Amino acid sequence: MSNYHIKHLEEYFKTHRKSVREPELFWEEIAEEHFVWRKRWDKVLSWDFRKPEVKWFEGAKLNITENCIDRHLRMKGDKTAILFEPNDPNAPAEHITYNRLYERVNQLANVLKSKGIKKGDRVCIYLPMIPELAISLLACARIGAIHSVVFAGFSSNALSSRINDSECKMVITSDGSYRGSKTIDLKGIVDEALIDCPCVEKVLVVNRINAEIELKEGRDEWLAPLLETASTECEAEIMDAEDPLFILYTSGSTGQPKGMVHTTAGYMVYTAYTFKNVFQYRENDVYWCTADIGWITGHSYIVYGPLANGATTVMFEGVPSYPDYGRFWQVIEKHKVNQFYTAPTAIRALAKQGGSFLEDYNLSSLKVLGSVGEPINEEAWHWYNDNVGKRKSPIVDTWWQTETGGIMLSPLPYITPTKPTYATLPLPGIQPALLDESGDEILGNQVDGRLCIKFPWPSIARTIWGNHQRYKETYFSAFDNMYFTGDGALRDEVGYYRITGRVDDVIIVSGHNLGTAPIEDAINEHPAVAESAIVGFPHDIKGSALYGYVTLKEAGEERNHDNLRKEINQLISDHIGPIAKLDKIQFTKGLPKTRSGKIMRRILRKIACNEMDNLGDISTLLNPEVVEEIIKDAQQ
Ligand code: 7RM
Repeated sequence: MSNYHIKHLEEYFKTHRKSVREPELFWEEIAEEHFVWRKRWDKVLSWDFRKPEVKWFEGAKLNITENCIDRHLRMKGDKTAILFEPNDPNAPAEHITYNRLYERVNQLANVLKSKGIKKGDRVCIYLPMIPELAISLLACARIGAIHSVVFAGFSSNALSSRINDSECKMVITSDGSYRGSKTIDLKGIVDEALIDCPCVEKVLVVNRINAEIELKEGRDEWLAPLLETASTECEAEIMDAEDPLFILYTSGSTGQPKGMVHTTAGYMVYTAYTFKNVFQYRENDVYWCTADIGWITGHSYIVYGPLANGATTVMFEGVPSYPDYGRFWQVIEKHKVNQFYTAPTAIRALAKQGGSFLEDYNLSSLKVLGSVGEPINEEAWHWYNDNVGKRKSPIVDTWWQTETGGIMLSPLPYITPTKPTYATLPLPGIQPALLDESGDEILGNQVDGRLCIKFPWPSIARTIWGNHQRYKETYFSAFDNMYFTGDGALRDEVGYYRITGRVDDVIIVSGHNLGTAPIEDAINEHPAVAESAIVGFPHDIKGSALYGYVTLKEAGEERNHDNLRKEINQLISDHIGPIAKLDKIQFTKGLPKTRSGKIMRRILRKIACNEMDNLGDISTLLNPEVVEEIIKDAQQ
């Protein structure tokens, strides 16, 4: 008997031990009891990290949409699958039931087929957070086409390079999108991108904003009329367990973005299992993840994981600041959200606004709060815990990556005692290890090193599209027979993990290995500080010294900046030690961020090191304008 839903701590430890001792048996039982298969697997796992090669459930046949939709119809056809909350707070929310989702996915699947899309073809999806986005993923999966979602905030250059890299035959987009009080001309961006994309034959256009757009003859078509006449029945393509389900691009520290390839069966099993346990989802709960489906978090924890569990998953089109900073709380109250999953960057932005926006709303439906994407600093953790969770809802700080497909380290709410800034313990099936620079595993507790994973889990990305060699070099070459995450981590006295940041952010000051996260935490405790980022720069004596970029809660704060510098260094001294004091502190209006909210320390490091002429591509940043400002004010 499998143990799909863990309910207490002893059970977690027991389950984890079993998953290490007998990983094949562990995953086989879960796969067998909780999913529908057209044919059973011949072999649960074969793997070799040195090749590298990983295969789960080889020989099995299935379709992921039968697991996410069809099998729920009998018992919960009328249950809301997708609860769509539009950008405009006065527009009605849309409840898409499992029955209706089935019909809409099949209709779109039939349209795709009628436009020549076949199993294995790549389809680029460039859509805002509207139901058609989720439906497009599922329609591709229904017919075995490989979806490649590109976040609809990316530029035409970023879009065309991703389309070309995987030779997409089709793009699904919209006439435009709403973003707060603005509209964005998505179709114009697609048109520009496609000038350089000879592989694209067809463009299907969703009408979202009633924009007057040009349809290119023979290439572009409105989607709605095609859907109207399409059948609501579309037989699911029977897929092999290891057939690719999707490609999702993630930016590397250098060079072209990497098209991470996820396959069908393992990805399904792992995202479903982790969704159930990490959010302790119960029937009739309303779950909301605020990520965009353009990121892995949206793929795994808005679409596939929740739907595989027959859950109700909220899709939010808007932004946290529109019509004001109370929008998230208003949505939680309106839909009685039980699980709320967001990113530290959003939490910090909301915390900066103070508590007043929260006061008007009833948040008592909340049971679980989640965080993902970056280390959550201590101040943000406490703000989230005190103001949103009212100290009653545990925070799950979930560490994972595009490459891991699903959550790897996380507390289980109401089960694992939480600790601020700690992702705590590995989920069942996950075998983390900390390694030192010479490649030896660091055993015992109260240690830190480079975070690796020793053993495959079902949703590990199988390759980089078109470049298996790069996959090998990036993830399997730093350490022998290990998956290397690129992150540094420490393990505390009880075995809890804390992510200290990307390893390329680890700074060695006078021989001391310093992670960026704990120093930033100390700084952020200062009441005037909103956010901070630490980087290293060369120093004659120390090797490296620390450079801090700090944004203040009140722009133009009427305080003496030199006093502020002293207070910040005093906090660091108190929390970590004088070794971690900053040599330089620059106050800035903002920090450069990726569209998914990660601080781009790489750029800040270049500025600190005076390598401004070589900043790399900053066009995909959320706020490229702050880079110029930072350069102008840099202290040299
Ligand atoms: C899910 C996602 C992956 C990188 C990862 C880390 C950082 C993500 C946390 C975190 C500390 C967390 N995928 N990261 N979650 N760091 N605590 N809970 O974000 O591919 O876009 O990024 O994000 O550095 O390697 S991702």
